[in-house]
Amino acid sequence: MLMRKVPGFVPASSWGLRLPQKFLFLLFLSGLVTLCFGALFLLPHSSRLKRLFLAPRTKQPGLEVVPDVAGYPPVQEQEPPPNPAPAAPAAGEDDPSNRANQLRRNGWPRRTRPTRPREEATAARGNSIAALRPRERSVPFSFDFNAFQSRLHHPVLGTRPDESKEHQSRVHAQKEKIKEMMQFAWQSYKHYAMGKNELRPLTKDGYEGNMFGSHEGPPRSRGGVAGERQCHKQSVILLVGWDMLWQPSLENTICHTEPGGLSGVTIIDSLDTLYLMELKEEFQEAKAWVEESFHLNVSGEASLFEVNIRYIGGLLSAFYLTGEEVFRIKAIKLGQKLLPAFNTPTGIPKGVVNFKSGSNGSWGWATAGSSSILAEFGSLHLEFLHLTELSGDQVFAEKVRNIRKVLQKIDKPFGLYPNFLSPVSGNWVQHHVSVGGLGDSFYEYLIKSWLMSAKTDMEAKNMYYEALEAIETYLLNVSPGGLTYIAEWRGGILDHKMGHLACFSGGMIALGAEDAKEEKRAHYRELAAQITKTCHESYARSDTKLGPEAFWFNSGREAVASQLSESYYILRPEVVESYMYLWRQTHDPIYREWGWEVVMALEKYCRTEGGFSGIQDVYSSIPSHDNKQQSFFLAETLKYLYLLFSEDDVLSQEDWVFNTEAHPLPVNHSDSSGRARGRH
Ligand code: DMJ
Repeated sequence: MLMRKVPGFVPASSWGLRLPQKFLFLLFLSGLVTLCFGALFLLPHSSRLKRLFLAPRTKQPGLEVVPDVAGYPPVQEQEPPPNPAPAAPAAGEDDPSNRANQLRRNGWPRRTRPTRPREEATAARGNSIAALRPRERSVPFSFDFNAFQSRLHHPVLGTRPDESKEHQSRVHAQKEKIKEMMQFAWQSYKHYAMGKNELRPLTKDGYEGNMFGSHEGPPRSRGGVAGERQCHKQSVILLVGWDMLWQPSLENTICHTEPGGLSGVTIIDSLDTLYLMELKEEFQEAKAWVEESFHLNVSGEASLFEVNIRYIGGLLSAFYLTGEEVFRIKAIKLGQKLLPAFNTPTGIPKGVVNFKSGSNGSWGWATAGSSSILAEFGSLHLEFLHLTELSGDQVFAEKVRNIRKVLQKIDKPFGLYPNFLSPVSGNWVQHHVSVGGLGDSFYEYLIKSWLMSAKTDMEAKNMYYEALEAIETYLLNVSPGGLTYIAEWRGGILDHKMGHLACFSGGMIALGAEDAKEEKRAHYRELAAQITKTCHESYARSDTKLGPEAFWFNSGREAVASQLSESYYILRPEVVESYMYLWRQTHDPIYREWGWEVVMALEKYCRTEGGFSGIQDVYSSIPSHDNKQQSFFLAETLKYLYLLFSEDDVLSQEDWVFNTEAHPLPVNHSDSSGRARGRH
């Protein structure tokens, strides 16, 4: 209307344009369209748009289709960026809506990274890395290892004790003994099983197991697997993620896909323990294997949780202790291979990931394959924040922040967290609550997230203390004989038993006591001591002085197993883990005494000619061996024992938190802390 009134703009046709003008206009328009499409496909930030316009990924035969909710397609083998750009303060970094700041609020302030556009630019750079010559791959990256080390409050291996004092030399001898046990465990593994996942000390060979994608055991996930399938029926040992349940009566259909899977878990799990004990030659052997023989381009279905806590945890620690680039690169590459597990409607990961196809699945035993397990998806936070820290890629932190969000939102029965959650609906599937198997390390990661964030992750702190209140109210009990224990809860009914796994909780409660409300601190210290005492009783009441897998408080029983099927000891660490934390908190000599009892018992009943082995019955003084030297024996049991006899500044709690496989990860001291290494 307005144009009609302007001279010279009087329309010559109903379109208001003459023929040459129309032609020019159309030419301009088609130019514009071409330009827009060009931009859509060529600009670096356009992958989301591409996904909108391009055909969806083709479905592979036999694959479960997983929605790509978080916007990340399944990741196959992809090199991590070895040289992420320095954390240049991006424009708007102070904007509270900025994702980098969000991460900072969640307790990981240092070296925050740009959001999506930069991330994708980094990923694009990463893709071209495979084409680089090996020397070029090791270009320096912006993680300043020296600066990191200088922010530690204590030297990693502590200051040397004065060995002239008598009591210290006894402690020194005890430490040396534990070191010798580690050396023996390592040498045995190296001799008979190098490169395999774990050692079988009686048969003097190695085995791969089935948690890391190899198919020496039953399939664990429901959901598809790509590749040739061969199926047969057999009785199975079910590997329950972190835990072994012997279920001989259970018959399952075994379907193997192609061979494959990760190897050498004992090597990765041992790296930091060898370093800590200054077993230098052995450490070099382990490192050489990682450099030369640790292949990530494998197939098979692996446990997200186990790969995370053992492999990623082990590699991250090895990197932070040594600054050796190979560990950082492999940790990130492996982290990328785990991302497809998160492709679910809620972003709650499924327990099993297929390395080759990028499909995911849930454990068949977890409410008929419909659930993810609290301890599994709840024990990723520490490692995934470090993967972001060391790669510059926010994707890892985003994944675990989302898990938090889901858990924050959902109703908790009486404030408790049940163990089974549907990754599809985001609802609890069953009301079974436990601080032992299935639940354990979820609680551990809450308090450790708080500590690792240098006490800035308030969300984790609040979640931890609220959960602990609920556990105390509904699960905590005292036996007629005066032993404090944490029972298991099934929709309001209590099983009066504690698993060996639940014995880590003494240490956890001790670790968290200091930051509780003032009026609760002493109470939590006492509670930690009481639970640890109960766990010691479960050892003391056996013939071998080693503790059973589960012990009960009913029918006149106090801290003893109720049947043979729960009387085994598989070299687990949780009890000595608590001794270590309680020792560091109280310096009560009883914890070293108890720890030494374990050392003696291990030597007497678990040491064999070919390495250390678990035993089938702790109540028999002539126990039969289970023929397995678990990798966590080297990662955790021997490490915690060694730390129990070390000075407090060795892997000091001010600087490090241990992941649930005892791999030390650094506390995020902010850049401004200004403290120098070894200043205290
Ligand atoms: C380890 O792999 C980890 O400690 C995990 O959190 C639970 N169990 C085993 C050792 O018992």
